[in-house]
Amino acid sequence: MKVLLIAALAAAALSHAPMLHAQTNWKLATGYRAESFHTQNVMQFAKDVEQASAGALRIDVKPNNELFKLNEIRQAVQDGKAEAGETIMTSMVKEIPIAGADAIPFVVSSYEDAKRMWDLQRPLIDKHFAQRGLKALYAVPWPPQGLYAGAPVRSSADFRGTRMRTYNQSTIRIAEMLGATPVDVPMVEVNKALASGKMDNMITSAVTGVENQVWGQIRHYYEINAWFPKNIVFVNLKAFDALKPVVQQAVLKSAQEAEARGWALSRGVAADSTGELKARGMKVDRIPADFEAELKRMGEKFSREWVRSVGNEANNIFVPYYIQR
Ligand code: PCA
Repeated sequence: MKVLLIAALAAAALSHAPMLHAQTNWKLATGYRAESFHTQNVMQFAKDVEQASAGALRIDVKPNNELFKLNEIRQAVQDGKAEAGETIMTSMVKEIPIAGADAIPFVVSSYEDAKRMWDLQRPLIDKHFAQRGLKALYAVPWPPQGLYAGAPVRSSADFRGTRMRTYNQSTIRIAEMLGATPVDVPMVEVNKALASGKMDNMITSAVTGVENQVWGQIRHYYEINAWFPKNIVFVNLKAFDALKPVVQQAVLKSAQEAEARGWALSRGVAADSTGELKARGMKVDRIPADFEAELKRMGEKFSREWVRSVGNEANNIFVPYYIQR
């Protein structure tokens, strides 16, 4: 009996040994909540990779700024402190200005346009990532960005002196142009910031309003479709290169699927969330035409400033983008 048991244990140890040996574990840091659709998608990606690699690669998703803060994730992955990460592309504009192309106001106004923009932006992102020892896996847009306000909005004057929540350069610059004070609030803290009276209004998506249950404080949502910012999922190049070719293929194939699934999810979430805001009693409207024209002029000013500061690479995106239209 004892001998049998020992034999069985030895066999079990042997059958597990090659597996334990070959298994690689990655951590993937993200700055969004576990229930966020981006995080749900990246968790599915992790499951797909594990399955497609027959368990050779396990990716542990760390949500909610738990491992690194949203704005630190790219650097952390570059430094190898986490093997992989997800961040919003506009958080990288200081080091990689071209990453900001998807948050230039009023350039992209549909998911189709957002896709054309990504196809043109991706080769440049790939180049800049490679220079930093990073590899982009996939990107997924947030739903279109709208304007949240406490009271009905008539003109830019309504924003003067208010505190506008910001999350990137575009929102900061628009707040400045509107004469509002920019207040940087991470996405996962919007609810708290509203409840404690730290902010009055903001530009973000319907789903972000839903996730933060803003209806207690903010009653108006205007569908201005300002831009479609993307989250990007990426990996440290050394960590990727260390994988066996079949495992690398499993990662790339799962990433491609995650990108397609994520874009479809984003569209679905866009429609559902606007419905939810209405169901919670918020007024969902268009802004007055005069104010819209004013906002568009601000958008143009911002895009001129941006193209001037980024230079040639901006043209590599915008010239073909407008020609293809
Ligand atoms: N939600 C994120 C980024 C864009 C969006 O729709 C945020 O508000 O921070």
